[in-house]
Amino acid sequence: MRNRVSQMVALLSGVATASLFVLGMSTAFAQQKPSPADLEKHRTTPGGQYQPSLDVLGEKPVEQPGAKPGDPVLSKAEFDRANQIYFERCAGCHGVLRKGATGKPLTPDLTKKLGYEYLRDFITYGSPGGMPNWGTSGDLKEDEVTLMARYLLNDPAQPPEFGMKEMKETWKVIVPVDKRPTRKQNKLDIDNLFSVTLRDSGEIALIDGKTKKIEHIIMTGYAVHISRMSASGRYLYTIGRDAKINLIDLWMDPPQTVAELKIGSEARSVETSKHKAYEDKLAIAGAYWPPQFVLMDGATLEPLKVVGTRGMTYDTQEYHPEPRVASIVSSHYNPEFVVNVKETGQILMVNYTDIKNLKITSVEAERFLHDGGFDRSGRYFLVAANARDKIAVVDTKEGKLVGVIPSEGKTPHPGRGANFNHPKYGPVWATSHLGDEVISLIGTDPVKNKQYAWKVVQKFDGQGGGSLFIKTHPKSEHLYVDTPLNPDAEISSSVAVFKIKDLTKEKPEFKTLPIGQWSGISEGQRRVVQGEYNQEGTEIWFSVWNSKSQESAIVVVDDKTLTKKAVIRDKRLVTPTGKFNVYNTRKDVY
Ligand code: DHE
Repeated sequence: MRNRVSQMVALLSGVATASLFVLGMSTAFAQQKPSPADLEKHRTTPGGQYQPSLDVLGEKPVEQPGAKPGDPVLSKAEFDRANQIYFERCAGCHGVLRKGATGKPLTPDLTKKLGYEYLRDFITYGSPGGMPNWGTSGDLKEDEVTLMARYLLNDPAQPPEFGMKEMKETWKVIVPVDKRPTRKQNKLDIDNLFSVTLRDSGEIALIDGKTKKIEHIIMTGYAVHISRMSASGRYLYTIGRDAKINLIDLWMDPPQTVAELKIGSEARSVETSKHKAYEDKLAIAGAYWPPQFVLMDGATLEPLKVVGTRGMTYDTQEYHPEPRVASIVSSHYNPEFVVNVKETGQILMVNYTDIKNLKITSVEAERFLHDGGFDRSGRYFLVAANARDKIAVVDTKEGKLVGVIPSEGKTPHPGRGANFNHPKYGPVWATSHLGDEVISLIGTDPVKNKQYAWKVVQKFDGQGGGSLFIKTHPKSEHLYVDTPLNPDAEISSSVAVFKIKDLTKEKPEFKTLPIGQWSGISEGQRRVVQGEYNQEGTEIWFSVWNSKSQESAIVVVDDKTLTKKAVIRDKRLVTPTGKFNVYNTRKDVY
């Protein structure tokens, strides 16, 4: 069985030839019941779970390509269903156009060589190479698996483009600039406000950092991914998975959405200009589909320029038809946005001083760029090339690649990372990993600690894999590592905390904080996700993230004593995930 599976992996990798298929692996699959141990190897891993789901795109009507002679014929209803499943479950890895991303290409020239039965079995059992076991896990029913195998033998669907015309049709200025207040109208302590994503209700909650009171709930795009703040802190920008941006004026009483814009069908990132003389002036958002980013007026969201990211991969210099835009940060050294293009591995330094004559420096980095943040000086940007187990470092002052460093763990996922002064190695930036328990520290001071700069100076183990975010604060003596995607319920509902001064030990010990238990909620998986500090750096907030029909909460931890300080439980807190403290977000404090 094991051999058969690895042959299948090789075949999908395009290494083996079609003749292997004739050996009848799928027939053997059907005849021989795999053992539980074999099936275990095909289970979805935390990495497999954490793949983009293009569920918004899945709901869009897409034209059905005509079937070629010999292709399995799908009715319109079957095509629509298969298309939806494909965008929700498969496109994140195999690409919208099925040309491959972190997963293999699935274009008909390849799938036809593999054949119907082969595809059916592969979808059913998955592979140890990362393909989830959609069938045996019960995520897809048998008829859905067979439908998908037939769908993949047809030509790929082509979802619609979304250019300036479509954007302008969605653009709304709800409160024009001259009708907005000229000074703050409310009593909110804006710099200590938290913008909390309520993922499955399509809202954000504005929570006061001191009283922990939910001040306002604001409707936004579907499943807001992140909030980012304008340089002054007045404006809050959210972006939904549906690529809708809400511009919220925090000076108004109550704060409200003053403009809206959709920049595509699927998106994850938004940012604002922070360079001197450009504070609050411009915004930028990046899309997964279509592959593009958009520069906008910061106060109205008027789309000013759409830039496609289709182009060549940095290494093999081959054309990629759908490179998604992952994280975007705003340079503090130059009037530039740093735009990370996932599939081509190019980091684009987009100079926004002259939008008509746009200057973009393309920095060759590494493929599969995802999330990242600045070092403590704000000069260097470190970003995970997650499927390559590497961290790329860019000098935003010089606009140059510093290096690409193996992270020494499996699938780095830093969020924005964590910066602190290591007792032995000086300033370091930390990442945890999705695929294993490793926490890696990279030296970030090329002047006073040159010998440690831009390499992993230390790695140690946390409580397990499935980590998404790592966090500390300049005033803190602790480093917190979450593990929301760990398959063990106890691990996914707690966080590990290290004392920074103890990191001199070869195997630093951590304390486990049972955040899920502290929340007082007993139902659900209680995934504990994304620590975020208050403005003062005295407490760290964690989301206890349950499904939509279950209760969720936010637990506030006292950073000095590592004890529970408060629990925010409220029926309006539906699926809280990311939390963004206004001050820390606008100043890039992490
Ligand atoms: Fe995220 C950041 C993409 C799943 C919560 N996420 C990001 C960024 C990207 C991204 C590109 C960086 C934005 C930036 O800095 O400009 N995330 C994706 C995906 O493609 C993926 C894997 C699957 C998907 O379909 O979206 C994914 N992300 C998740 C989740 O499942 C999380 C936990 C809950 C959710 O909302 O879906 C989640 N992502 C977050 C959060 C951040 C984030 C909280 C910001 C962290 C920060 O500290 O800045």
